[in-house]
Amino acid sequence: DARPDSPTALRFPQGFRWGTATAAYQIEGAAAEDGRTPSVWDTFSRTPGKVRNGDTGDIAADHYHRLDEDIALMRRLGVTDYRFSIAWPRVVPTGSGPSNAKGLDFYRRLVDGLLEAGIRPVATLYHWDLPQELESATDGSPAGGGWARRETAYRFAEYAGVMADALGDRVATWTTLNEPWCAAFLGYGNGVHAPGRTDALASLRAAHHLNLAHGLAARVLRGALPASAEVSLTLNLHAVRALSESPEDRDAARRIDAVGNRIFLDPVFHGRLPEDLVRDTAGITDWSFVEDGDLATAAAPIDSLGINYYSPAVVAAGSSESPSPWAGAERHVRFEPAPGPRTAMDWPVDANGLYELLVRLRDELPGVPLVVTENGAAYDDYADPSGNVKDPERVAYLHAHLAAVHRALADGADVRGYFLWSLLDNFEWAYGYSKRFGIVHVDFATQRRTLKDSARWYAEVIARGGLEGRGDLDG
Ligand code: PNW
Repeated sequence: DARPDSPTALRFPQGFRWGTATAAYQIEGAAAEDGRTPSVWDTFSRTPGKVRNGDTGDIAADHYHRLDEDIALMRRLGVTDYRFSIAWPRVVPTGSGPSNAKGLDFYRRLVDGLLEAGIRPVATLYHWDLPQELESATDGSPAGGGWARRETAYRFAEYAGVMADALGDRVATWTTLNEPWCAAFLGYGNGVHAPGRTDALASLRAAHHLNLAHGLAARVLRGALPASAEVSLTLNLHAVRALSESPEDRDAARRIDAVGNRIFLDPVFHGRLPEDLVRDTAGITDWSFVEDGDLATAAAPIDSLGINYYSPAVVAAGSSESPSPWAGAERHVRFEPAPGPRTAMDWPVDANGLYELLVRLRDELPGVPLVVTENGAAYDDYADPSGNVKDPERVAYLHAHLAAVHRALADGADVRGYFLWSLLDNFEWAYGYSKRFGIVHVDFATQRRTLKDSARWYAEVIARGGLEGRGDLDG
């Protein structure tokens, strides 16, 4: 066995941030408590046929009532940071206007508990639970409400101001949006996520209004927070590879890169829309909903970029099913099943995709610190006769992906931290409770928490400041 000081050990830099991540709707429950109003996810999950087994986030992991226990778990793990999200309808119940003191108080208690435990709070303002009122407000426009509507971006910036005022004295790290790609294209494109719309134009409008919302909120945060505060954005960038070097397959990869990655990267970091995306989507929109100054607003300077990574995608020329999240690219692109092992989500396990993304960002965004804000895997775990929850595949997945982060660091990528998805088994969106991403098992009947082997493994990695070399898995 390699010892920490052996040449095969993979050590991470001093000050590297070791975290776990969750999201409000996936763990909190208490959906109708203390003044919280419904979000689009409450509406969606209560609509028959939308979520597996009819599951909802009404109770979830009951974190709203168990935050002390959950903070104590994290203290045991030794994490330096905890990434959580704030439920907008808990703190600004109608989406705009007066804030809800009881909702704000919950997040104050969470943050104070974390600080007391020596854990840095990392707050995300939007992890998909849009107040239903903002989705329902359409102004009668055929484009519809929610993120398809420009007004929502301004409401988001106001909400950011409310949170900065409430928590700005104790939260130093802020993320505006989690995975705007999912919010726009799964929410409004293929309808697999809330609000369940299937309208390519609405999905492109949503993507733009999310970029605008991010930029508006980043400015509000900057104005309200101490100068030392860190303002960030988290994207689920697609590690996309062409099946072959043929011009047709490479063009398929270019299209997915445009509508999956550069649709956010270009506005946020360069204040422009990708020209090829505008060309590709000419049959859907002329982008006249992008107003003067919007792209400059989206490009408000930020301090770091969060990356969520699970799996790569392999594409070739062809076509795929509709409705799709790809805003027309599905008529030109076929998704190839990647070889190799799969997780319980049926997502391929390929740590090299994470390495590829990190070195791409090293090259394309020099000077922008990177944080892996989500990485992890769903597997069915099982208890051995003494009640230990065994999840060896998850340990192998995590080891391989941390080794990929280490390799990217060694090759000059400025990676500041790693947040494991997820602390707890939780409501996995359209899959309900059927998929378990936690390193802590949750028995949803009793809400009992049990550390899985992966949790013990992660605690050791953190304590050691890195991995013991495992030649088979070090990528
Ligand atoms: C991310 N896709 O979601 C989210 O940020 C988490 O809330 C979620 O639990 C986690 O990854 C695991 O799914 C995604 O279909 C959901 O491409 C779907 C996709 C990507 C990310």
